[in-house]
Amino acid sequence: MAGKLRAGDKIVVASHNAGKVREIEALLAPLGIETIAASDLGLAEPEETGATFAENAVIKAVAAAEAANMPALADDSGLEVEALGGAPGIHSARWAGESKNFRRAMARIARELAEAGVVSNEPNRANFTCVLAIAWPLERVHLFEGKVFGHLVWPPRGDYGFGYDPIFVADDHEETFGEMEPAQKHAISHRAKAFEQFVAEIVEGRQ
Ligand code: ITT
Repeated sequence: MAGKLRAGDKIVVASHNAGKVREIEALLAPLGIETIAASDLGLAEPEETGATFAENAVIKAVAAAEAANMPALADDSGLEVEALGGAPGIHSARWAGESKNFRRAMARIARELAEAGVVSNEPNRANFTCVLAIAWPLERVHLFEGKVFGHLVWPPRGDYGFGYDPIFVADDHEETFGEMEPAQKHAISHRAKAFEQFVAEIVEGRQ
């Protein structure tokens, strides 16, 4: 049986990415679940040695739950570009380098598409994927996955959000995620879709 969370409980957000932490806290706040970020607890960032989003999410959730002795919610996510065989995928953060320069990471996507000779009048298909993992100390981990499909634009547009948001347009929309108010992105994002399932299964009183 899955562990449960209820209003008033406190969990660690097992992420060192400020953009993600902000989005996860905004999704959890209406449920009355309190959060503390891994960086505020001084937790080390574990090495993400997994080969899939799910494996990396488990590594991060388990490491934080055991270090903090509290339930921990981790998010492993990324952008998958169809014409690049799913890259950058689980390497999405790494493409931005040590300095976390996402202008450079977005430019690398544009360059690799050009080098791959992907010349088409159709926009490049891509999706964002998010796997959430919730872990309790010394208990099993529960996983939830969400995806949002769309296409890429160049040059980047908008200053909202984080990471690759300025080059991604979700299907049936015209604005990039970087041009959307946070609430609009939260209504349709990969993270929100994974979160809906997390709430349905794990948060008491929401089933
Ligand atoms: P933590 O592991 O500490 O959570 P991280 O940034 O290293 O932080 P990931 O390994 O999961 O996290 O990398 C995910 C990358 O994918 C992230 O750095 C963004 O560049 C990108 N990404 C994920 N969700 C995104 C979103 O909603 N909008 C834009 N980019 C996103």
